[in-house]
Amino acid sequence: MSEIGVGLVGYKFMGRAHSNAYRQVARYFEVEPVPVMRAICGRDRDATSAAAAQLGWENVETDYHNLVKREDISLVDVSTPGYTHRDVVMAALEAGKHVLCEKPLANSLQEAEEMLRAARQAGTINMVNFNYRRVPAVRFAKQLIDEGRLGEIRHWRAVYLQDWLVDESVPLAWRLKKELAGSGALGDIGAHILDLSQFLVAPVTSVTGTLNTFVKQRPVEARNSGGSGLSWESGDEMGEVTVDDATTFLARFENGATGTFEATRMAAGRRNFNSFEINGSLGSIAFNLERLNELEVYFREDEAGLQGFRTINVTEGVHPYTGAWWPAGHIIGWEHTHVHVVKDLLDGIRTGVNPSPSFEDGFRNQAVLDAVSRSAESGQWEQPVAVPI
Ligand code: SOE
Repeated sequence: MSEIGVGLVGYKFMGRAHSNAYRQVARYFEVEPVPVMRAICGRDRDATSAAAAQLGWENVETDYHNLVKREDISLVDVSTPGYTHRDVVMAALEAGKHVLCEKPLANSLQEAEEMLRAARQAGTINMVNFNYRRVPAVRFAKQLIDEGRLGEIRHWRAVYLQDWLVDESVPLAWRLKKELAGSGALGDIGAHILDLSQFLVAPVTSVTGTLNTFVKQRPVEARNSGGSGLSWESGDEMGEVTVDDATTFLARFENGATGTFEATRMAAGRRNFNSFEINGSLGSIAFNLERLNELEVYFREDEAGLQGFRTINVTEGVHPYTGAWWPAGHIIGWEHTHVHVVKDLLDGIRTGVNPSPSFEDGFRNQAVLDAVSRSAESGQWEQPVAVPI
């Protein structure tokens, strides 16, 4: 059984989720090559060493330049804040490594183009971790659409609602600074529902949108006590929030469908409410991440009197990915979506066929995010920049 050495850059929330995926994937799926967790990388040696011990990594690196040069690493996973994606990815591609990069691909369209061109040059496998494509219910929705069960797709309607910023005492973390995050809700969670729309419906051809920042000043973060929780200590100094708290935008799709999008981190009571509905000429489907094992379906072909939305429990052996886990009805969780990403990534490395979302999909996503930002400025409909040839 062949193996592949993995190097992970980043050890907080996404680093923990990805570590779990590399640890679990070969225990539940037939994969080749099998991932070997060679090294985890972070600037703080003590914190990274603790993460290595807890998450199951053989070694620690404190400089990603060293990690990407290691002969025993062929796959580099970039799970760090957005402002570091470009530099780490470019170094990994230059070293001839396969790359999995957290979403969104970059903090700007220019960076995304550089990364896409470098990935094409490297000829290795590249993916962006839009993990919600790999919820079994979402993959099943894609199957139904591709089989024509919904007919002509006319409407995409999605919200991604979180509320971790409603508390005005939450300090100025990196996600609230444009130079570190690129954008706020738009690129953080808006990118997810945008990716799902371009996966399930069609490419977006134009958008018109708004960006809003409700809390414009926040305490400067004294230190984040680490981990994935929002446990912060702050001083009295206040700083400027330079990204959006919320975005709403309309979209036109290449196939004539219309789209509405809302992403906010200010929706009190909504912890991670990523929800979409698709309406077609023959029926509809609706999904809610907080009930991720379920898919609501409605088919017009159902006999009169029995028509109505019904809930499918997407845990049958016939459903995507679920057969590898448990018997029908034994549900899975958010963390399994990352295992599915890694499984498909490893399949791509074995076959040489690049899985999606690739860096090209990541660029396409970034181009729409960029168009929404331009529209928020111009007040006009804006078109995304085309994928570079
Ligand atoms: C924070 O908003 C976050 O962790 C996003 O960055 C992830 O992409 C999303 O899956 C959960 O929320």
